[in-house]
Amino acid sequence: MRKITVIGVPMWLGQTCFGTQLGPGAIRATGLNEYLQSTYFDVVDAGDLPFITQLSTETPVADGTIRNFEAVLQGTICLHEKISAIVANGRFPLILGGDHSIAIGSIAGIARHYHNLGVIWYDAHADSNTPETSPSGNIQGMPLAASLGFGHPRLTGIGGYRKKVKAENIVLLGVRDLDPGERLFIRDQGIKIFSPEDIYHKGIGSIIEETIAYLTKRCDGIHLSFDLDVIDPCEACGVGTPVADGVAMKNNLEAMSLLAQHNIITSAEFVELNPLLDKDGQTAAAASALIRTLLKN
Ligand code: HAR
Ligand code: MN
Ligand code: MN
Ligand code: MN
Repeated sequence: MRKITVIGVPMWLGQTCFGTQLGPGAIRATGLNEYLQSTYFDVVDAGDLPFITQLSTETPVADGTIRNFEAVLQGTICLHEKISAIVANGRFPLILGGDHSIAIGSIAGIARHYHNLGVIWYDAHADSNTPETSPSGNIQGMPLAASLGFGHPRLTGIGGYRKKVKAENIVLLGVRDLDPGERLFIRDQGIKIFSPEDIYHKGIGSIIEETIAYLTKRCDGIHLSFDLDVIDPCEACGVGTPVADGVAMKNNLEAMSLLAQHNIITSAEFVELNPLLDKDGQTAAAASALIRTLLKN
């Protein structure tokens, strides 16, 4: 039986769209904890990390390139410590975001406990910008590069070491919006990537099987970083940066179900829900359904 610790990370300063800090509450409001508690023996909700959410996004940009640098940095450092302690206690961290900048902290905290951490990055975006290539200055678009050791040294150096994950231990799924610098980065690093079109042509089942076979060859743990904007916006409009032609919920649920069957996911985060942009809670409900399916025993 899994021991799960739920932790909310109400961060929104990795981007500019107000409301992402309300994501953890909206996911909890679907009855997630009650469901998990009725299904699993041991579920603890550690509550939300305390963040200052009232800062304006007009905050000066550090080095001329990184928006809300100090606030996001402090948040990721705090999350990294929390998550490291959860994993050290033998518990499965279920992280509710918050924008995707938080992945810098979660991966830094998790990676200390594995020799070869694998990461499934399930997202419309590759989040592989550095301050030099970022078109926006938003840290939301940088967490994967930072986890590989590329970016501002204070972000890549969280936890006192740089490379949290190796390029050959990463699989990108559902990505369909890449900046020019990200394209080069992914190619140079040799990162495995599947677009929604690949999923459409090969089928989600075969893509997930290939992903599992590829990662389990080397990895001693696999973190799932699920950005809700991977979902087709018709089925999940409550995200700050929707991208058309996404992955259908039917396929996303099948993916979660296969990952559950293979029992290979050792930590997970669900990020980028913005309840203020949602319609009738459809995106919160989608997040909740995905989590329930992933954690089914
Ligand atoms: N690639 C763009 C940037 O770096 C947009 C990132 C969009 N944000 C996300 N990330 N939701 O997955 O700013
Ligand atoms: Mn993302
Ligand atoms: Mn995204
Ligand atoms: Mn199989």
